[in-house]
Amino acid sequence: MIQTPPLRDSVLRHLIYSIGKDPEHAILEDWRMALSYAVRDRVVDAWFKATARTYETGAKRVYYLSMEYLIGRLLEDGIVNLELLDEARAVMDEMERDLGLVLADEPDAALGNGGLGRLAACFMESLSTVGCPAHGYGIRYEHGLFRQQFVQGRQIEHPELWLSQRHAWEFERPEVRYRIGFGGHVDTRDGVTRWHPAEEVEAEAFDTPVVGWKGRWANTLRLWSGRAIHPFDLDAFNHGDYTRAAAPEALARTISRVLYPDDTTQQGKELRLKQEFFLTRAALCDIIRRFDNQFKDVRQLPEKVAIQLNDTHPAIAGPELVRILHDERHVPFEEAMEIARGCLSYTNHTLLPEALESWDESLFGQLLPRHIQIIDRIDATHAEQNPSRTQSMRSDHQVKMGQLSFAMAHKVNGVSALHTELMKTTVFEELHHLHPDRIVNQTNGVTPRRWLLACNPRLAGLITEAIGEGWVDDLEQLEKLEPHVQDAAWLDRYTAVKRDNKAELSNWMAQTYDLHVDPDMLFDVQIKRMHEYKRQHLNILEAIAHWQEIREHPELDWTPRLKIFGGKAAPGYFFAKDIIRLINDVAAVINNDPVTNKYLKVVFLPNYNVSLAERLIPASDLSEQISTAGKEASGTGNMKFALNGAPTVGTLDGANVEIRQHVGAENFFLFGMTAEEVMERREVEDHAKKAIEADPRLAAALDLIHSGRFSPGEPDRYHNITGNLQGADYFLVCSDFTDYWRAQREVDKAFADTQGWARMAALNTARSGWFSSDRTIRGYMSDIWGAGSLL
Ligand code: F58
Repeated sequence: MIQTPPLRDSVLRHLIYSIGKDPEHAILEDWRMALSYAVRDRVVDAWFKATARTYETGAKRVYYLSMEYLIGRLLEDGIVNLELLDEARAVMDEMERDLGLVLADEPDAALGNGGLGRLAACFMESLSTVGCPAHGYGIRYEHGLFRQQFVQGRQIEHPELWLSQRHAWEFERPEVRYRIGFGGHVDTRDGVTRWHPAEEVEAEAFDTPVVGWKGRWANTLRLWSGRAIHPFDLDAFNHGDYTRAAAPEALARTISRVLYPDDTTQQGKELRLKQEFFLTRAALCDIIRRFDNQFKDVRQLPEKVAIQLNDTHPAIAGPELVRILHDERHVPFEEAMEIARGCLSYTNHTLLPEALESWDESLFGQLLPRHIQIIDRIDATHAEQNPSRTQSMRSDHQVKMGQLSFAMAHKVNGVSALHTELMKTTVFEELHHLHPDRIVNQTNGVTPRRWLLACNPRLAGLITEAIGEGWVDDLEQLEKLEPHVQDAAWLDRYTAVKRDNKAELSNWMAQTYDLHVDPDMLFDVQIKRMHEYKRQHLNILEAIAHWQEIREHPELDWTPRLKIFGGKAAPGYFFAKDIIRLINDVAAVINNDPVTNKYLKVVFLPNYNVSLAERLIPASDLSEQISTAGKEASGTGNMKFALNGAPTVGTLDGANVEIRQHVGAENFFLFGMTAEEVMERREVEDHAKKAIEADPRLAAALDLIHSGRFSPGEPDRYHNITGNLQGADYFLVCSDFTDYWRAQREVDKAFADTQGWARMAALNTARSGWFSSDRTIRGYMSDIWGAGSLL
């Protein structure tokens, strides 16, 4: 075993010999790279140990297949998990560099859209922390989620370029390559069916080690990049056709070029289907190669391999595994199906009909001619085994990926208690009836290392001082804070931490965006993807109504409030983009009103991403979780806020329900209709009109928007929004407005009582321990994967 040198020596060695710079000439990026390599060396030590142990024990391995990993930055994560923070700071101090700036220099790996991708990243960290042998498989997109800029309040998208900056976390594995075919034809000879693809590319592996708490374990995130089998057409080059000469490589790389930025609507694009098959086939080839190296009989697969499908995006794993087993290994079809089902399980993240994946059968058949045959046979077999079944995997000329995933998985899970129950009564009603033991719940969680220890060092320090550091990988220990919450002096310290975090955020906003806000205002934060069902427009309507009220009585003692928004809209989602523009337009008017702006301000921070979330959440007082009940599968931002001491104003939707149960109803600002009431309300004729008539504040706020008060010179700019709200209002913004208003006034009152608020905030922290992704992962291990820890 090689001795680990002190961090300082390691950083300097890497600066000189890996980066090729001396300390006098090194720029910030060089220092970041040198520190990253020094930290990475230690991660690698843990990684090798973990890999060796997995081989020795022959333990069952978990494979997480996900089209998205919203990782964020990795250097701080590594430093925190290896407990190198003080040492790293000392080294950087000595080199006259600010550790914070060095950490912030790292590009954010934004290989995901939102919650689903961030969940995958939290899971990877927790899998390592709990010591479960696992691999994550994904795509190494050259361009992650677009960068968002506002021009006159409107969202403009720019390509994201994380790979154009250096980073230290991936190891290219040119020797690990698999061929991925598309199109072509199928033939059967001597009873054996073969697929002959017309086109092939290679998937090349890039490995990122993911280290868990205290470096006890590290797993691999293996991302695939598209490569041409014959990268260069020399003949074309020799004939002077340089474009054609480079074409094969350019074409192959297209497959891993960009992340699709649509987070809720399913578009049915050919390249997307290619990406899904590319990821899935490469992962399965890798899984089977590893299995074959260690074990003999493919019938043992379910005993040794658990494959989790993160939504239906890798659902082609079912048919592809059956194809490999049946066509290539000659396992009888039904047995191949059983083996595949024994390995596979599927997580559903949405009930929104427009987000449920289905593929046009002619596109699917052209790209994957053998797989569509296999799907038909799986469908027929499933129908035979379940004679009362009425819904097929193929209908309306579409291949239904949800139905396929359900039939090919031994367990199907929802991501919060409410969502799981709704799955049973809505999309999967029939399949649940046929397989009543298949659906299980695994409420989401977040990693406390990133979402408390690293992003909120002041609060983490206060907690550790009170109860020791055991909470970091056993988050339910936070309940030991309860007695401290009764202590007024401790609560004052808790409040001071929040106040410091808010001051830091205010300074950053002033420096970065020239936005000047008073840190003593109530920081009211809604950060998430822009979507009608998440109802950012409900929030801004309330702001308008509140502004009017303050204008009428500026002499009253209002609770000063800063409303912060952050979030991206899918480029083609025009309604969501209109909401962004409206919020920016409203902010411009309200912030410039000298009568009210000491009581109310609105800011929309551009380019919301993981790093911005890490800044905002520790500095938040209030968490906005206001989706139409029944629509948000779980939410995970809601958990991060509660953990960091920001009580929720929210509906009974997704995991809000469970958060409220844990933190206590008196520490949660509940409003709005339940999922059941939502369904009833939609049946009420003119529900929106009735709600508007009943609430003059709402009517006035809508009138202001409609009249062009926020869009001078262009009164019809927001008629699409007002028309929608006065008309169909599918997401029931108007019907929930009055109760939302009431809840917000309760927030005002509660916040004015500093001690009372501190108590509520601290109890949110003390009672959020259950929302650790370590708990979630242990749930998957025992209820779904049958996998154990090797720690
Ligand atoms: C999210 N889904 C849910 N999808 O909306 C959220 O409630 C949940 O907490 C989270 O998953 C984790 O379970 C989500 O983020 C996507 O981004 C998909 C991207 C690819 C296209 C379809 C949506």
